[in-house]
Amino acid sequence: MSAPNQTKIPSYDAIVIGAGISGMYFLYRLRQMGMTALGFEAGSDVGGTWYWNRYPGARFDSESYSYGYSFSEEVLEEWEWSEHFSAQPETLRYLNYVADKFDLRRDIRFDTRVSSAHYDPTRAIWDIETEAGDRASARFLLMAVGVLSEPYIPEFPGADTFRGEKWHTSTWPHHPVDLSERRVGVIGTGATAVQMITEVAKNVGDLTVFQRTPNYCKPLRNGPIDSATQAEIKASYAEIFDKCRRSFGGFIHDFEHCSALDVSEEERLEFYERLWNERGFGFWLGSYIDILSDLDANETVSKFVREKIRERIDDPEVAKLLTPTNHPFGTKRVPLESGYYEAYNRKNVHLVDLHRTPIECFTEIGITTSAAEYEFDVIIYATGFDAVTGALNRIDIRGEQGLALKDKWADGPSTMLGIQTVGFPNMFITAGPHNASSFCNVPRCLEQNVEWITDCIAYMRDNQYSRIEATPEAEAEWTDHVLESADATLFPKTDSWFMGANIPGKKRVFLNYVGGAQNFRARCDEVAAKNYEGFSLR
Ligand code: NA7
Repeated sequence: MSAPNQTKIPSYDAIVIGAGISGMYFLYRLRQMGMTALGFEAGSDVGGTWYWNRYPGARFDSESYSYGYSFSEEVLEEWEWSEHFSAQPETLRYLNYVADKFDLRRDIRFDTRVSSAHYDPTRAIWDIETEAGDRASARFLLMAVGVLSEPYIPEFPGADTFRGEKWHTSTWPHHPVDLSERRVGVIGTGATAVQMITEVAKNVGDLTVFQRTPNYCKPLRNGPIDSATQAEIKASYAEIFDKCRRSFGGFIHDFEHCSALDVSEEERLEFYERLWNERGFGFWLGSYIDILSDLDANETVSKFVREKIRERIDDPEVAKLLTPTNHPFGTKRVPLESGYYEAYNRKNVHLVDLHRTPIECFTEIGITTSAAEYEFDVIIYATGFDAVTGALNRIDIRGEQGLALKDKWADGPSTMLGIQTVGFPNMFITAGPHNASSFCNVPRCLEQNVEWITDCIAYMRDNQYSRIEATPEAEAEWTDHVLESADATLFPKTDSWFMGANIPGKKRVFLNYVGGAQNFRARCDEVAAKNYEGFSLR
């Protein structure tokens, strides 16, 4: 960054990067506090994840009524979710409605990507610069860039030579796409691909899915919300949010206090069958307490799901390919589906096993594997994201003494509560590493993050502090706790974006926090109650 021209650079109390769920709420809270704030957003409008991910079938897997903001009684009263698990267009409409209601857009610069954020220790101020060369500065830098917002596209030889169209699921075209007479190739079978393939298969010329690892998918069991249920939901928001606050993952589901191995097989199967038939994530996050920490307990549920999968696929060879055997159930994000397996029973849907026949290259006309050449009109990358740290690392963030965040975290992140990191005073992160929000019913944890951070800023203002930074001791302690919590589970055994293992060259280390969202909240509250213990305030 070249020498800033102080006279022309607009200055704010806070700069918020990202206008998704947490960025919007930051702007609302800061305005309520009488502080000046400016938001920067790479997209052309609000919504974050829900602005970008427009692929067919995109929807959240949280119960709709547990997903929206809880801070406004009026919003809760006025908004009506039409389905138990709302699809992307409705969620984006919801976020637009919130932005309109609180007139948030006037404080956001859209179509603007922040390229650098440098801390100036002499002024105790963050200076940011956009890709277009615009600058702004602020006392506080609030990173609301999202957990899954940096798309990952693997480098296949010859990718640029392909003459058809190709895109990543998160940059699905904004105009309607007609695939009904087109030959489509999809790479990837994660949660995104599972939703997308199910929808695309219904109206496609021919679809070929390139799979590396099959997933344990569970039926979503979506449905419309009728008016009686709508009324019930509105009358019980306080209880719903309270339940989410007390649960492990911020959902209405929570684990049983009993081991899968302490009950008879008959009782266990009955329990699994019941959870299987319920809506949502209960089967994953409302099951026996040890299914994600004990391999034997886990095998009881992994086996159950494998059998459920096999039952639904006509061709035994295809069924075998779609049945996971190389990792325990639930150690990757469980995709919820609405007819995924049946998609492979269609004559025009084909599955290619990349373990047996890897992709060698793209050609002008399609994809060549070690066994065959496939011709496509469209290739869709459902290859995921450089999760948790990718969107932060994309920005040249430099703290005191020019320390680059990317360098500091090259061997894995270290943080205090996932909210701050030593060397980067007055920078707060939501949905970053070691934060409960990156393994959560995301908005529930994001609201908690934003409230904690803005309360901290208010505390600083009231007590005339201008600088806050985590202490090295507190950071070391929290980072150890995060990694120990992960080591007590089966998650580190599986390669996934939770481990950074989906990105070639990325340090393989646990990125999320699985000590429980309820415990994370309690720790944050305790730190605040002790006047921000673990942080140094000046
Ligand atoms: P995921 O869950 O990271 O899935 C990405 C998929 O792409 C997965 O099947 C990968 O296979 C596959 N992949 C990645 N790289 C390659 C290469 N080089 N060749 C072939 N296949 C590849 O991302 P999603 O977008 O589905 O989901 C991300 C989150 O969004 C999800 O957890 C929800 O929270 C919402 P692999 O499994 O690595 O073998």
